[in-house]
Amino acid sequence: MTAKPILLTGAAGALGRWLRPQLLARYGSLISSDVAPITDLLPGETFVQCDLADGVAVERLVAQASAILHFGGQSVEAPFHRVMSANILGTYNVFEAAKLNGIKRIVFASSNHVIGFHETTTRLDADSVMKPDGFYGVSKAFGENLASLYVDKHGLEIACLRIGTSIPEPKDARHLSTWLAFEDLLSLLEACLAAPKLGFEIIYGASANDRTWWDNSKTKYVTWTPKDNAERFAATLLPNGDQRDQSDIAVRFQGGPFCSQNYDRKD
Ligand code: 15L
Repeated sequence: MTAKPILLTGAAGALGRWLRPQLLARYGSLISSDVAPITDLLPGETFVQCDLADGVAVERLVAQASAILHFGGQSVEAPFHRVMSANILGTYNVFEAAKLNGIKRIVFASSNHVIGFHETTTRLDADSVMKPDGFYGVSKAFGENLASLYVDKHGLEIACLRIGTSIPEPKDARHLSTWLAFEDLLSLLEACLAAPKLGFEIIYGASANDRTWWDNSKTKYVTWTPKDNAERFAATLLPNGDQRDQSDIAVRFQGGPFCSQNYDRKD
């Protein structure tokens, strides 16, 4: 019997599009899923269109997989009900379907917005308290807590990746701290899938940036060494040094513009 393929949710998203050929090259087969259609299927790839809020459809989808890379859902701030169905209900459906189908290993694409309201002067690790910076961040905090529950109570193995900014190149000063190069994202996924044993793990998904705010030294199961460093873009992005107003909400806090969005505190 051939092994079941890995499932990638959110396969039509920006990261999913980049990851699909890379995962296929490494693992030979892949189930790509998204609520949006994918038409440019590659050899070894199967596409299943699925709304993560539909529990029955998610169970059918997950039954075909050996492990899950859960990247699907709402990827930026949005009104609560949108975030709730895509990320809170959606992530519950994925984890619950994994439990029902005996799938143990999940890599959950969480986000730095779980800890967005920490100041940029603070260095964080896996034990730092959550400080979400919006409904989106709250939904990722929910996903991490749900992961903790499914590990402790049902024996699943879940790595929660607090992804920083995973784009081709950093575009602004904040990204010099938060950037995760695509190749480093890929090596992180490979490390999570290859770890001989995995429990509940929180890993900050950022490259080896000189200006990082995040410390992965408390990682227990996954061995991962990112290679890239956003600093090679610093001179181009900040030719006159960092002249930003450090009291600006989007500069003061790690979540950047997610923190300033709808911010109406007066003190
Ligand atoms: C995220 O979680 C988002 O998905 C992404 O679009 C970026 O905004 C990123 O965070 C970031 O913080 O830069």
